[in-house]
Formats: sequence, structure tokens, C-alpha cells
Amino acid sequence: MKIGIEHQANGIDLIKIHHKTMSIVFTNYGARIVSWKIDHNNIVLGNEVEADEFYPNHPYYFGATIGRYAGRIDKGTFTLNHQTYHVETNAEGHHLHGGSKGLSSRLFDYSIHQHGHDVKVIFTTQVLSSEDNFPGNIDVRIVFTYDVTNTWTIEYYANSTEDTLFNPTNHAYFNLNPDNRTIDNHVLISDKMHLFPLNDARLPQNKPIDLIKTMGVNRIPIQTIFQSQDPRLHPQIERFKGLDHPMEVGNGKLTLSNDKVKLHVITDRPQIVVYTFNSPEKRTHANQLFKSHSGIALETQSMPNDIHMFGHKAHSILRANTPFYSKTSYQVEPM
Ligand code: G6D
Repeated sequence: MKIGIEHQANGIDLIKIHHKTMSIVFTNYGARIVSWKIDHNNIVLGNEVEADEFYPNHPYYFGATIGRYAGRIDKGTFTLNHQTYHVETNAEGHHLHGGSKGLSSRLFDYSIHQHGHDVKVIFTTQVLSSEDNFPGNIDVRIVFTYDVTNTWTIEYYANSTEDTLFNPTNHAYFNLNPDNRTIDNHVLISDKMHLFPLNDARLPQNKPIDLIKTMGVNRIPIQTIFQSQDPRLHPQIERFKGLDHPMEVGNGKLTLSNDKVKLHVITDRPQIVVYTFNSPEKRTHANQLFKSHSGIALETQSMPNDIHMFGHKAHSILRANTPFYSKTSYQVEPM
């Protein structure tokens, strides 16, 4: 494996890893993935050339680490240990993705470690309560590993000084097509696909739709979800112009596929938020990045708004001085 570092403006570095016909690029800005090429097919949306100008300037979290809380928190308010907290309401009156001081917009410290068959990039930062109004200061360490099996693994480590909420994810948008087609031709495969409908405020409701039962198959073309006339699914797709929904999958395994490549997602998180980049603004980009459905984010995490849904049983509660660990892998399998 070969490693190269490119310094761009404003402290933004690109960390470039090559192995045979694959290459993957990460950056310290938001501990994010910038590109992942199989031969010349880039399967994630991003911008390597002008990373320093591109990433700080748009609101779609391309490839970024998200935290301390991925997804929405109803009205940016929650109660933990009988105390009520008010955090930033940066999405139509609700909290989203850690707010403006979230992990996605930080310059992380990093170090690179090469072993026999893999390269690890260790990103570190500290999230202070005084910055985002959540309780507790958290030391965060995110380890990206790329190995010779073409697997990108993300490990999250954290430790908080007080009880808090911690629900990190990665917001890479994948598109396995070698051309500018949308992800509508991709297929989702898993033994279980339970999709949680959203209310008008895009907050999940606890009565999932069993997609495998609804569709009658466990290989579901995304187009058939978009075109479904099912009385529960159809209004969701109409309302949100695609998927923006938490899913529970079989044993934390979900495969995304087109006729050329498979991407296997394996996670220890209870849910995956599936977001099909539904309503991008009218921006222009040479590679048509901002077209509706030009990518699909598979955000492994616990349920958005879980503190309101499950109270003291919410998965995202991280107790003081208790180590947090979580792992998600994305593996490419060319067909
Ligand atoms: C997330 O679920 C959310 C979307 O609603 C949001 O618009 C996007 O990130 C930027 O996946």
C-alpha cells in the first residue's frame, strides 16, 4: 500500500492511500472520506481537487464524520437525569447532526500507521460542552482502517466527563455506477429491512414497515421502493422525495449493489439511516454531484431522536467515564 499526503489551504490535508487498482482518500476536515476509486470509478460523492474550498461551503455533510449526535433531536431539547438541555436548532426548529460546531466541520489531529496489510488513520478531537451545549466534554478518537480486502473500517472511541448523548456516524454518499446515473438502479439486500416512517418533522415513528414483506423479496431495487403504491410506503416517498429513513437490517448487514459492484455494510449499530440525497439545491458541479438521488448515504447509528422515543433507555446515552466503542465496515466486492 502506498500513502501520500497533500496539504491544501486552511490546514486541510488529503491522505491518499493506493492499493493495486483501488485508491481511497481521507481528509482531516471532518474526519471524512473524499473519494474511493475502483479502477477509475469513484464510488463516493466528494471533491478531491478543491477539498479546501468545497467542504466548508456546503450543507450536505459529504463523507463526514457526524456527531456528537447524528440525526434530529425534536426541537433541540431533551431531558437527561432530570435535567433539560437546549442544543442548537439548525434544521427547521430541530437539532441536526451535532449543529454548527459538530464533528463534521472540525479539523481533527491525525496520525498514520502502516501495518502489513492495512493502513490506519487515527483522528482525534475534543468536543466541549461549552461549544455545543450538550452535557459533558468528550474525547473522541476515530480510526479509519483501509486493508487489502478493500474494506474501509471505521472505529469510534469516546469518553465523556458527564452523562451525555453520543450518536456518531459517517455521512458518505455512495454511487456504484461508473457514469452519472442516479442510484435508482441500485439494489438493497439484507435478511431484514424494517423501515421506520417519519412524521412531518422528519422524526422517526416507532411502527416500522417490513420492506421484505411489502415487496415479497429480500433484494429490493431502490426504484421499486420509490415507485411502490403500498399505502404506508408511498406517502413517505412522496413526502420526502425519496428515502431519509432509519432501517433495521438483518444482523447489522446490508448490501448495496448494482450490476458491477457490491458494497457490504457491516455494523454493530442498531439502525442505518438510508438517505437518497433527495432535494439538493440547484448547485452546479462538473460531475453532477448535486442531482437528486445522485448518491445514497448509509448512516450506521442509533435511532435519531431516540432520547424522546425511549427516554432513559435510549441507545445514545453515554455514561460518564465509560468508554464508548463502535465499529462499521464498508467492503467493496467487484463482480
Ligand atoms: C441526513 O436524515 C438527514 C437528512 O434529513 C438531511 O437532510 C441530510 O442528512 C443532510 O441524512
